[in-house]
Amino acid sequence: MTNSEIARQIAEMAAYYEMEIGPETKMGDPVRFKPRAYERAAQAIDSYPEPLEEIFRHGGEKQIIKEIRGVGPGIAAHIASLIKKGSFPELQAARKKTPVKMGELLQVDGVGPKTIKTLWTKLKVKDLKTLEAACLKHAVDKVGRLGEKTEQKMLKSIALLKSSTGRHLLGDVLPLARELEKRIKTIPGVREAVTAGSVRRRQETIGDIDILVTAKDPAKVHAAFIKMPDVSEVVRQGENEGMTSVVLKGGLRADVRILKEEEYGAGLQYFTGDKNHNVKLRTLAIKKGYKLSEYGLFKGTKRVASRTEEEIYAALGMDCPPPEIRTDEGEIEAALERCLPRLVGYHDIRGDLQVQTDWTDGDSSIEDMAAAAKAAGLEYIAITDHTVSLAMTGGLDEKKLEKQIKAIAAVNKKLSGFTVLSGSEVNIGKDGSLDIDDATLAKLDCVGASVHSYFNLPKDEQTKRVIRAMENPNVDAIFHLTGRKIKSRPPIELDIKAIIKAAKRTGTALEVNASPDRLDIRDEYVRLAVAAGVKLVVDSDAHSPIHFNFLEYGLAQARRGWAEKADILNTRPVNELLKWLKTNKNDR
Ligand code: DGT
Ligand code: CA
Ligand code: CA
Ligand code: ZN
Repeated sequence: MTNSEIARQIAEMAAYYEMEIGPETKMGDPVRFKPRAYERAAQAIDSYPEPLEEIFRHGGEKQIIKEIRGVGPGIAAHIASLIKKGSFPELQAARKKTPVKMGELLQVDGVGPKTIKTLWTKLKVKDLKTLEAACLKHAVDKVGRLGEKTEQKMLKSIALLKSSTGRHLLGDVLPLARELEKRIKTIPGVREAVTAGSVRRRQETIGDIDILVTAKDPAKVHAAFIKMPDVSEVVRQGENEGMTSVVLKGGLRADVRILKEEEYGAGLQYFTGDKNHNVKLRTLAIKKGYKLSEYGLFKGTKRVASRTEEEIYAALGMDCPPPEIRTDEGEIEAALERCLPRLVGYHDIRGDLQVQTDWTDGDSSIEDMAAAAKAAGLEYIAITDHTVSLAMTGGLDEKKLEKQIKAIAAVNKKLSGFTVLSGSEVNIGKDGSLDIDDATLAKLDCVGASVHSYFNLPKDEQTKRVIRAMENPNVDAIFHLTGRKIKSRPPIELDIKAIIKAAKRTGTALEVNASPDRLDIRDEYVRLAVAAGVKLVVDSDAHSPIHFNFLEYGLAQARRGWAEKADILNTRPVNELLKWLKTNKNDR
């Protein structure tokens, strides 16, 4: 059993425990702490680099407890049972009592374990299909405290989920693709193993994984690949320079193609795509008297270039565009004129300006988040807990914010070579007002403002609302501008051009939120912002120490929007960033 499968079942158990909590549950009852503990363990398992099966084989439950953060004897016993028998008794009992497709239902925006329980007991809703049917019959509207608004929200989310079935979040796929590359490289005779396609372009969602391999003995690769632990079904097994195609556990398809060494660059170029880029490039090749295919660039029958991508682009008289921007949206023209943007690098980021702690809905202390950020190679973070109107997160009011500023100062005294900035994710009300007074906001190093409610306002009202927040002299950035969740929640309606103009006018930055299901603002908007000279910040929106690795996805999104280092504020050293933050917004 793979780590992600173990993590999936532990997370499912977390949801079942959460169902059990009710108003009658006593404060000290362990079931109150279990959902969070199981979720944390699931995340740690999912992101653990070595297979738990191996660890278990060598050192048993003891070793698992020792190595995996957040796993104690209870969860370790479940893991042992999962590895040995494919399941564990508590989960089987819970599934028997409430037989729903938990993973499927939890994807729906606004649906949590408690709602799932209500929907099951009252309406026998067990999966997406039965939920949709119940919403369409207006049955959901009548149960519990759900109401018609919730019903509409669910229907919207289900429609979005249905239209994106078969596509997976980059954040779920990239670690898996890297894992597969690593395993393939251990097959004897393998030289290169690299993921092409939409993964290499770092698209926000992925249809399938395309791995390219060069090897001395292709047959060995085809045979070994279908035996990898993540494989659930073999679609076809290739021979020689052919393709092996499998379905992985979790439903994602992965293709492995063996390339000839001398055709590696041509294959990499072709299978990286995207299709529009390829079509344009082929047309350009023909205009210049060549023919371009996945086997090389040819003049007549003579192969002119094929070993590397750079060679091929060079032979066509152009620079090699980074994979992230190969979308035929001007990159070919820029490459020909040798004026491609110098995209922000994956190591250019120095700080993170949206971090939650256990003061609200994060799971760790200020100190622990700082330590984790430092370990992830960062030099500073801003603590940006939610504010008072987000009551379910225990949002901070003015008094608590003042207290937190002091707590941050105390943490900073203990740190060297790392800075914690005080900040806030202040909530934007329906009319664009903020729920923290200006005097308190002025005391913070860094203020982000975001929309967490009234997602359905008409476009011009919504636009005015966000612009009003930008006009506040203390708001440094708008966090996750459109509030969309990829695959599950549509974006709020905004006049993006007006927003970008207002951002420029008011000296407010826009956030590229790196959470794999947000990636908001999307590439197209990043590009508009960059062109308008609006500053960006790339934030992880971390709620847990392991979330700092999300930054990579935000940087990918920024790159896909043609952003350069200078466009992104948190590539600056902390002193320079503070200088910008302290500058009067009109003078930025
Ligand atoms: P995906 O898998 O839907 O997330 O997106 P891709 O881009 O990975 O698409 P995929 O897996 O169908 O194909 C991989 C690459 O192969 C694609 O980016 C470009 C190339 N390719 C596929 N089909 C065509 C085609 O009909 N024409 C051209 N020129 N290239 C193609
Ligand atoms: Ca693909
Ligand atoms: Ca493919
Ligand atoms: Zn937020």
